[in-house]
Amino acid sequence: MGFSNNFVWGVATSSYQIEGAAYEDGKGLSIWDVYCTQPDRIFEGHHGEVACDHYHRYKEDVQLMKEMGIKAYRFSISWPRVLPKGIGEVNKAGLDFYDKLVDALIEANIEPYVTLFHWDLPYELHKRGGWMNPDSPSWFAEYTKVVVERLSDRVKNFITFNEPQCFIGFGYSQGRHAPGLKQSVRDTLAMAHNVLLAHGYSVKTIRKYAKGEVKIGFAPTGSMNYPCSERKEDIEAARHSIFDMPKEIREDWAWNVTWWSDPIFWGHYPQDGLKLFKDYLPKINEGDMEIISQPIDFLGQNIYTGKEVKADENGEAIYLTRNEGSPKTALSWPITPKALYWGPRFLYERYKKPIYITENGLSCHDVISVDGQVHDPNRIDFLHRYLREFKRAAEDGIEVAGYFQWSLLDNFEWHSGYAERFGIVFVDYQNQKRIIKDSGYWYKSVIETNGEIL
Ligand code: GCO
Repeated sequence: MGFSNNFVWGVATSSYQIEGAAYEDGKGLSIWDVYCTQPDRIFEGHHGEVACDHYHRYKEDVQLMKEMGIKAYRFSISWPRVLPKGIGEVNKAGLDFYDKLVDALIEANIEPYVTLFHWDLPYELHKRGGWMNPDSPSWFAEYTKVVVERLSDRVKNFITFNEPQCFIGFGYSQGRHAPGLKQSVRDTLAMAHNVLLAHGYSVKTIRKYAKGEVKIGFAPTGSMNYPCSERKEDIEAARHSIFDMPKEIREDWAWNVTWWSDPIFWGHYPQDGLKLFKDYLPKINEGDMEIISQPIDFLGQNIYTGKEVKADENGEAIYLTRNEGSPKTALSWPITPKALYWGPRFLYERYKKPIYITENGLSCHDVISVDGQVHDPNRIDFLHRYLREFKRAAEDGIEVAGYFQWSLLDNFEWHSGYAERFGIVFVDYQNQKRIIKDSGYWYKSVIETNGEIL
């Protein structure tokens, strides 16, 4: 026994990272379009103006997926492509693009999974205060309605937000992502509350306007720490290290699981967080938590790495130091396959919702070899080790619904620009030529056997 027969094998991307066509067909600017024009923000001044030119090459990209036997495609919609000012006038050409993409996917027998927000906030809304503005939840609901009315006759799976940890933390606390601000904890907590409300209103909107039965989830991230042994104490220490809020307020406060997921699944913020932030909390109106905790159908979790934990004599987590030369990706992220067993297990035990891994993968130093192919044994090895752990979770009764490899294509890796290659398809940015990497063919055989070969 391993993965269920209806297990979803997919790949993921996001709009700003692949689409390009930043100024075409009436698209409005996003905060990323603007941020990338600022000096010293992005590696070597890279930007997403062309990216993988997916806007023009989507048919070819769907064919590549078909060739690799991919069953589902998680992509995001560029809000300013659909609503150039964020609200109000709809850009027909922008909406048509997603309509055609969805048709092409269905034609190729690939299930679309639509992410509504993967960080490219309309710049016009940013100028009006972005997530600080108390109207932001209703802006997001308006945008949701436009998308759902157009696509939900064919799209059956929607994801509201991708990684609020990152776009709030990196974007507004640490200033490493668009819009590059360093705001106070008071401000970022207020934004977080609006984002959660936006999620809730979006869920209500999807349910109201969907043209058929749909499933809804959201896709947070976090460090999925795992125990160094099966000892109960180590397991509990690892669990706490994932779900406890930090003991002190830091600039990277947004990087946690429970401030985001507890309100959504349980309808309240975590007690330890409320205590920690008591002097900085935004006004929480009556009814807010009910809106935020609209029932959803699944938890998507982006999992890349975790820390190994041992319990000390008081049961507190000690993070084990890794050996010199321990395995890591090109981005220097530690390779920790057990994160894909313990992460889903801990999350399932806490929130009791089917789990999709909405992202998992790595950046490697891929090159085109003399034979014209792209050999990426490190990626195959990484995916193999992680997927084996994920399969073990399935075998232990964790309800795992699907897996989306990040990413279909090499693409614009935020502040690292095009320096990092996360794709199972290589992109030559000089001529936009695509080459399926060895890992793409390997993934195909995983899918064909529903994970038997792992
Ligand atoms: C992420 C983002 C992706 C990244 C990927 C690799 O959700 O952080 O969803 O856009 O490209 O995670 O860093």
